[in-house]
Amino acid sequence: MKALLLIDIQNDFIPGGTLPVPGGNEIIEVVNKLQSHFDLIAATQDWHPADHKSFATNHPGKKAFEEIDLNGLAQVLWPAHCVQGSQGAEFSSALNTNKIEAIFRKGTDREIDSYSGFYDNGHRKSTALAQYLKGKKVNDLYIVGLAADYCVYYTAKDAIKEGFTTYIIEDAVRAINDEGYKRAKADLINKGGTIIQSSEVR
Ligand code: VGL
Ligand code: ZN
Repeated sequence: MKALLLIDIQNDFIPGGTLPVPGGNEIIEVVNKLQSHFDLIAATQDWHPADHKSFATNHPGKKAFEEIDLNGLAQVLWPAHCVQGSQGAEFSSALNTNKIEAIFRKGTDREIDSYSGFYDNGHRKSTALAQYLKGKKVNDLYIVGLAADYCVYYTAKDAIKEGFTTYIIEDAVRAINDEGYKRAKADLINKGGTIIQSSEVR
């Protein structure tokens, strides 16, 4: 069984949002078209409380994109984004959500960030996504969404570790930083992941 996993296709990550990923809007048409090739589609949603400690605004004197130590982990400070219940946290209205069977929310604990759809950044708590996919007999996992160098990358890394045959669909992801994405891609290939184009999905 193969599944398509949509990572954080939310308004705040799309141009016009508070943490826009360049070209983020361009993936949506590709993702909508891809969905017909899959029997199972799941999604993640970045879902922070307003006082989340990954937000620069919650650290007086600090600026967005500075790095701090947060409870023992390196943490990039982000502009406030994907606040629970806000318009910015909603899926893009251009995204077809009808076939999404389950949504896994992450980043709800103010003390720790959560890039991967599987675990928080300290690998302390799971979202139960792995158990869900395994329960559905998924072995091949195709990952799309935003941002390629953060949540897509960390999700793919955990997917490989969890034993899924893992594909990143390159024309259905966009990165915050292209250099970071290059490094992420090399690391994923090195770990056994596969980078493909949407035209290769049958
Ligand atoms: C993300 C930064 C902060 C992402 C989420 O979805 O890639 N990036 N929160
Ligand atoms: Zn976030």
